[in-house]
Amino acid sequence: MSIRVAIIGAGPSGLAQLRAFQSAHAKGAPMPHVVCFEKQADWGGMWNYTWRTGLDEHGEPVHGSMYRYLWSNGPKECLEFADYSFDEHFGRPISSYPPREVLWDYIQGRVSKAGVRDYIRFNTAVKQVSFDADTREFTVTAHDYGLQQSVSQVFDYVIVASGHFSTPHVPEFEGFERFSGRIMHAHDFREATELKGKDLLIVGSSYSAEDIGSQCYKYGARSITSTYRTQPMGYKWPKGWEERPLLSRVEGDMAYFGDGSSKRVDAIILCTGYQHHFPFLPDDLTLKTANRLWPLGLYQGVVWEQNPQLIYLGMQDLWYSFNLFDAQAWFVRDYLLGRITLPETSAMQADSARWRAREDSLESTASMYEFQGSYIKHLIEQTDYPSFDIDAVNQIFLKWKTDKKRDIMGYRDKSYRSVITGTAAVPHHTRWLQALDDSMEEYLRETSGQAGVDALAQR
Ligand code: FAD
Ligand code: NA7
Repeated sequence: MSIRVAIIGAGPSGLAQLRAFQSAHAKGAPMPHVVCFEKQADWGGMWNYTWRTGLDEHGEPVHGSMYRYLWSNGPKECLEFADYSFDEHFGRPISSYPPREVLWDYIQGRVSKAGVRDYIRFNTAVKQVSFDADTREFTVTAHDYGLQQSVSQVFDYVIVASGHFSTPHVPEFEGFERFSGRIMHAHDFREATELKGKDLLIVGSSYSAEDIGSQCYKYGARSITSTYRTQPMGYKWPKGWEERPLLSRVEGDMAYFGDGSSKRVDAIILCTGYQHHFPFLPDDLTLKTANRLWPLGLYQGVVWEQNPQLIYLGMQDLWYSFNLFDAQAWFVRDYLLGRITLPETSAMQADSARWRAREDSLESTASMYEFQGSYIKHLIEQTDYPSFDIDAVNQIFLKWKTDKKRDIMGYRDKSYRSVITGTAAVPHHTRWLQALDDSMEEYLRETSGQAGVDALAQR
């Protein structure tokens, strides 16, 4: 009997797993009995935009944290699939920082070609996973909102690919309950134009703070004040954007900061990160970690050491993304197909401890993406995932960081060369700061005139 595998989530990680199984199957390996449970109506995970916030149409927590007008915040050359290039998908060079919809299209292109959609059970939210130590089987219980009923199925392996940028971490500051404006977490931010002409306070100093602040600046916020706990982002911000030490309290519409200064603000966005949250798992199977490069408990970053029939994908803090999920998915596939043997638990733990010690010793930003690159390299060496020049990708990350330091509002106008095809990206027709329409139609139309529209119509 073929092994029974449940995948929870059809985002980039879950889709990488489906593609990994299909690619081995195409070369003659047995296809396991796979069911991919996806609570949304479509695939693509975070990249499948929703206008909704709070609860979705079924009363489930809205998964999406992406907002309108979101463009890739890293070069596409750093996340390109090694088995499905941007050239193959778009048929011509595009720019290095595409908008969300364009990347969603790219993600879909590979899995449409692989023909794996039928393995996905959409509109079906996993509610509970239990493990029977005697039979060594999992029971996955889910609610199918299409059928409007609860369903239970038994599996040999469960792969958790439900993402970790969806359940917000929401700290409270003194005076919030009496603040006269809007307070929201980045998870609920959607439409930058609602802040046009407004004075905005952003709490946090990482990717969301930087990108949501930049968006709001681009779409006409009057001023942006970002407040940091540990260290300022330190970019050369445009006029109207300043960084202040941590917010200490709010009174009415006044915000007070650690250095004694104050500022009147209309709205507050908490860009304070996310929690790894797995409400469907029992405690002893639940990964508990901060957002970091090497969460403990996962052999090779994926196999739950205490019960190797449970797998987690994509749980690391991300520098690399789509290609990282691929490297993990191919490794997991080969383990599940019996091509890779795991060592004893103690040896798995010792291996993880070594990776963790390496992570703890990292000091520079460059050493962090190099660390993640070396992890990917290590995984790829164990499978037939097409190898690619990870050192060259690290160099692109380095350029990206330098470009941001030089011009935080202009770094998305830069172009890089694909390490997969060697193709040089073309600069986008409009500078990012002026490109207010982020639709794929606009993006492709003007990149190559009528040919772009025709290509779009044919897909
Ligand atoms: P997700 O994309 O989160 O997908 C998880 C899937 O699991 C979802 O489809 C969800 O509906 C499903 N799911 C969850 N719980 C259940 C359940 N109980 N039952 C059934 N299904 C369930 N990465 C980049 O590379 N470049 C970027 O520019 C970039 N920008 C980002 C901007 C924002 C605002 C955020 C939040 C993230 C960004 N990321 C970016 C990171 C992004 O999370 C990854 O690119 C990628 O989406 C992670 O894939 P995943 O499949 O692991 O998780
Ligand atoms: P991150 O990268 O986890 O960053 C969280 C930020 O929130 C970070 O600057 C934290 O400051 C800050 N934080 C957390 N708690 C607090 C409190 N209590 N007070 C002040 N500041 C706080 O999350 P992001 O949302 O930026 O990025 C996650 C993903 O979404 C990423 O892939 C992006 O591409 C989009 P710290 O530095 O710890 O002091």
